[in-house]
Amino acid sequence: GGSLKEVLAKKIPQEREKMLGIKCLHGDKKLGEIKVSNVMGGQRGLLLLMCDTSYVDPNKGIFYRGIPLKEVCAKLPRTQKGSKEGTPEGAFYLLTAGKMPNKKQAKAVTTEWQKRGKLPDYCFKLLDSMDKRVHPMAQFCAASAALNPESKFVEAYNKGAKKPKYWEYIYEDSMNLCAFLPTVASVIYCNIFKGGKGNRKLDSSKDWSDNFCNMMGYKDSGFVDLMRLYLILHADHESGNVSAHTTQLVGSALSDPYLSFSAGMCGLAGPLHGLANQEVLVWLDKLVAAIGCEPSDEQILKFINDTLKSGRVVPGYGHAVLRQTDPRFSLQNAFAMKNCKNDPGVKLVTRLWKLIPKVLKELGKVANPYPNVDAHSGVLLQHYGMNEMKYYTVLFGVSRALGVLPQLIWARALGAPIERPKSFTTDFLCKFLSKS
Ligand code: FCX
Repeated sequence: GGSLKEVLAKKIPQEREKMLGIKCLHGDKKLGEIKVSNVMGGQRGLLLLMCDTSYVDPNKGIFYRGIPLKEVCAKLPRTQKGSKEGTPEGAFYLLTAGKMPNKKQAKAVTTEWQKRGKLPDYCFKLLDSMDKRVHPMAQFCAASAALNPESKFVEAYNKGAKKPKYWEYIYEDSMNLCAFLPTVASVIYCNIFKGGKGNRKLDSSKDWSDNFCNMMGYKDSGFVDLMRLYLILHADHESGNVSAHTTQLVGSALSDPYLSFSAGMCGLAGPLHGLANQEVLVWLDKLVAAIGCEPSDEQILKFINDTLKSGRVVPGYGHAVLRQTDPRFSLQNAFAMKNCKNDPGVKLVTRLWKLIPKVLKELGKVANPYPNVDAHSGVLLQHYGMNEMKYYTVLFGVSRALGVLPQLIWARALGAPIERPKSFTTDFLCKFLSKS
């Protein structure tokens, strides 16, 4: 029992003690060696970060708090009448508390976020003053940072709060930020794509996802369930990816959660990260324009080979860590098979799943020839009428808050210090190498 905050208050001292013990007893043990190629290769392959909210196993896929993502989706409590999906609020509870919520606990997060969600006027004003050419992600980052006058952490810090108490304020800020996000994101959507028209009020009978969809102008319960699933799936992916690591890094300077999250979102906005979901749709549109939506296998294979011959990658395929079909792809495909299996986009994506890996395997250099999360999300959103590809990364961003903010709460709870890796000059490296 107990509220999420009470559960944390009980668990944190135990975890602190465990960490302290490990540090004292094993602080000098080695976890590996650092090669020049690791340093020059984007720190790949180095065990440098600790993260308990989630874990990515190359072959077994993604685990939230030790539970495979598929099982997470199956087991999250169904709190909303008529809904076949769990809620992202439940996933936030799981990632934060470290255990699966029961129905009451998941529902309590929903109620908290309804209560905390009234967006300050200055934030509406900021968003309404934005030029439509400012990319939805840039607007999202600006609004998240601009909410920093709301920070309970800043207030407490300025009053001299003690370090062991920091997490409590980070928790409050994280809860409030999550509560604000559907309004922030839907105002961006309506301002850019719907001429500023849209409902801006949270409805206390609706959960987080339903309010988000409703404020963007989507009433279809199928779309709301897709959104629940989407927001659960994109939430957390260890702590080494750009959005999670940036949030951590900035938070380690004790910048408040609004600033830290905003920084993370600036990273999500890059084409090698969150923006990839946009690229897939552009590629699929080109495929359909070239060979129609029901092409033969031969036509598809030729189109894939032409993409590769032109020096481009097949978007939505491959992964830096995973070595199998991304479970987030499979879960979206399972949703599609249940709800819209005759949609032309869905049919095409499902057929490509059978064809593309064969071609990529034949190249002999692709470490993972299977689809990733981005290969599927776009066609599902389009099925329900959301065609604005430029906006897709904002949905990813709203979801990512549910992973990076629990990571931030725990970093402060465990007293993680400011991050400060040491750098060295090329001269130093050359001298070092000439001696070794
Ligand atoms: N199509 C064609 N070639 C591919 C490929 C693909 N989908 N995926 C990898 N390769 C190629 C690489 O380009 C590289 O070729 P090179 O040696 O000639 O430069 C070779 O295979 C080895 O790369 P690999 O080790 O398999 O992959 P990396 O870890 O370097 O990169 C990404 C992983 C995801 C960046 C890569 O697979 C890719 O570019 N995929 C397409 C873009 C994409 O879908 N991005 C989204 C990723 C993800 F889901 C996310 O973070 O959101």
